[in-house]
Amino acid sequence: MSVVKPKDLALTEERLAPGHRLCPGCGEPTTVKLVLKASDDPVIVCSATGCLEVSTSIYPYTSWNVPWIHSAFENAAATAAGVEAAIKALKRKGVYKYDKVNVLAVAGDGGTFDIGFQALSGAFERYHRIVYLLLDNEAYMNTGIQRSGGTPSYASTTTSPDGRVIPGKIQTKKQISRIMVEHEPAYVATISAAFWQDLIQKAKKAFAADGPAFLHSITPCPRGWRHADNISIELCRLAVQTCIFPLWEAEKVEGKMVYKLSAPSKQIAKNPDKKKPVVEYLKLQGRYRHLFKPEEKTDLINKIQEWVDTEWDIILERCGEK
Ligand SMILES: Cc1ncc(C[n+]2csc(CCOP(=O)(O)OP(=O)(O)O)c2C)c(N)n1
Ligand code: SF4
Repeated sequence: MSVVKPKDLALTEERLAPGHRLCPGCGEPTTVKLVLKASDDPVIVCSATGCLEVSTSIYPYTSWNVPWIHSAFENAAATAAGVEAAIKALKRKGVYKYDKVNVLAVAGDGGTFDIGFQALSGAFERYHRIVYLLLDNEAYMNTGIQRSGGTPSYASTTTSPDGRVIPGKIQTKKQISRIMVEHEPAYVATISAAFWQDLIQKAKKAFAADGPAFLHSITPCPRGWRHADNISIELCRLAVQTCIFPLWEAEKVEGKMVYKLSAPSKQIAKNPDKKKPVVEYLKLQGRYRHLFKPEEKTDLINKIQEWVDTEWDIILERCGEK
């Protein structure tokens, strides 16, 4: 696929308009804007309840320059599947004027890892041609920072608060993207707004796929992660550089899912010295403050590093880099 230049992006239509009510520094609008720019065809967006949905659709205003449908929290994928099926039926009857329309479901980690998972799994098993974009800010942010299946270990949330009883969430993060690969869809990829060229190429592939596609975005939330709102993109970059969020894709080739490491992570695989310690990522976020104050909890930080190393090894193995 041809390389996209910043100028090309600047010239394309903004499908999510400025003036929405998402917080300053929120990672959600940046990711959504970039993904929508990857489609030259019309897009219909199905948005699950969450920060993006409530902040862009406050009556009587809308931030969406595309057809947009609100879904319940638990069923963005089912809504998207219904839209895709309706388009097919209208085409069959010869009353649909577009050749190709893309259907994009968007949901947070709460709406994906947990409550919307059955709708997502069902839509992928039925092989609807939809693109599902997961905005993973690693907690239920819209309702006040509750832990989700996507919250990583030792992050402090309102339902996994650090204190005398626990040091933040005690379970590990569910590996949702690898679970989605096991559905054997057309395409799965992880994306980070700091590596926007990679993001755009993957979103293009997702829209071109002949079946369900899943895009998993690491999406900083200054409010829930408790970081300065001007370092969101820096955190998107560090997540990749520390390998806590490696960039990879998996495509169905002759009926088999083939994993491939993406360039920013491949560079680290080839030069392991470039892998930054995860502590560099953790120390910028207040949700991990208890790991550093009043004294540094080296044992817990080491456990996070061990988890990162194990998961990175799994990805390297799947991508044939080991
Ligand atoms: C069935 C149901 N349960 C609970 C809620 C309340 N609710 C609305 S948004 C939300 C959290 C959304 O979290 P997430 O999906 O992670 O998205 P974020 O706001 O973090 O972007 C919850 C619990 C709801 N709308 N519907
Ligand atoms: S609470 Fe977090 S996810 Fe929600 S709008 Fe604010 S920064 Fe974005």
